[in-house]
Amino acid sequence: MFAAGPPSHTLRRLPLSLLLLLPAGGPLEDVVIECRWGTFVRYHYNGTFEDGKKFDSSYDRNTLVAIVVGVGRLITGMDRGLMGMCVNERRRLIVPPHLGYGSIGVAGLIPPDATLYFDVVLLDVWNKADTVQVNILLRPPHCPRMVQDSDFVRYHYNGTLLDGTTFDTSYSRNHTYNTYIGQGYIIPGMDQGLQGACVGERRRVTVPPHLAYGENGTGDKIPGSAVLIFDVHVIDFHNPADPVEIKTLSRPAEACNETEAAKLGDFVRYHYNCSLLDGTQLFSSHDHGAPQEATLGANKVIEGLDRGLQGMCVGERRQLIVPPHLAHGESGARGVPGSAVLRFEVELVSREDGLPTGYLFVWHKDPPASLFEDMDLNKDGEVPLEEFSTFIKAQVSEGKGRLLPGQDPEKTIRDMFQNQDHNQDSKVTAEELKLKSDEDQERVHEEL
Ligand SMILES: [Ca+2]
Ligand SMILES: [Ca+2]
Repeated sequence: MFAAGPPSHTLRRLPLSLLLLLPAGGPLEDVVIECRWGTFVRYHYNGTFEDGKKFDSSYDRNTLVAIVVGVGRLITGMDRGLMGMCVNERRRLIVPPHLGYGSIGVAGLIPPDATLYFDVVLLDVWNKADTVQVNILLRPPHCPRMVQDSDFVRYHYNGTLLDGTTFDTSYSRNHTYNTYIGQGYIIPGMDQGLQGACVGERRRVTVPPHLAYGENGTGDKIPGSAVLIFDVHVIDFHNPADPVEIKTLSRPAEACNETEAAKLGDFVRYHYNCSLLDGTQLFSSHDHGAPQEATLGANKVIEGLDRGLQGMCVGERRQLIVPPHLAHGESGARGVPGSAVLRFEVELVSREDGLPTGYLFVWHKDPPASLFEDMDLNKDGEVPLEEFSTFIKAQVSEGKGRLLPGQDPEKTIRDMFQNQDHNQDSKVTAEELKLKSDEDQERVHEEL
């Protein structure tokens, strides 16, 4: 019979006592990586003897120990004592001689059979097999689309090391970081870590050094072999191939037909609110108390708005998402950040057919045959501004023709009159009077 007792393969109790102290800054909540065999760590330590006398310290050298644990590159006591540690954790390791430098010691430094005391603080942990770790901290409920390769993203970020030290932040520059994704413009870890993010999303991206700045680090803020944590807030993103995204919010009860819908060349009045995707209000026609006016296609408004207004019925409301290449571009405008995506809410208030480019007035049918005689009301062979104006207004009120919309009619008529009064004597004669269509034809002939 065998005597009852613990089986022989029971782990031997480690002759190594660990005294856990509270972490200095508190561990980072979402990044709990602990030191395992084969893990790369960076740590500081103070080494003392039982009597408190210091024999070695990484602080004195002002250099963190950066090393792979558990592969025999450290004394066994240190290899084992670091196991299971988290970043910012502090431990006191008491290492007996047989797990330290044994009965021989180190000449001039460690006497034989010395028990060693190490006060260790762990500042970095990562594994060669580590990939980018993404923790979504806040995802907006509405996410119609997610970041993918070749999108252009504007985001804010706080960059910290695992021990909580900030190495960079976009907030201090008061300017978003703007970049294409998946094109190698940023470290591989962020190229991967921003994939799949929504507008307005907050996420934490933890990047191991081989997907960041590697063994050498960069600048004076990012040491070699450092894990980087980016707390990211995606402000907006778009793709250079994006069109205007149009969503009808409401339509009038009676839908308009094709000829009644806004089209290129039309003169329209509309109300609008313009904001950034994060909700920041930029402009509103309601600030001026009057609708905005524009001729569609006349380069008077941003291209995205021009496109988004086309096809609208009077009374219709739309939401337009306008990418920067159809808005204010990379440089932005007053109050509009560069490369910003804009959200418009527009309501079409009125629509009129516009006039062909360069025309101030058109007849709906053929002009009167005896045009000059009709204008010369008192039949003295001359048409001053008063007669001219009376005549044009009569044409408009009788529905025979119409003036250029969106401009004071008096000014338009004055302009028309001046165009006809070639010798500038404030009278138009029969010889001077010319229809623009005739003028255009003459010009064509001249050019031919
Ligand atoms: Ca006259
Ligand atoms: Ca004249």
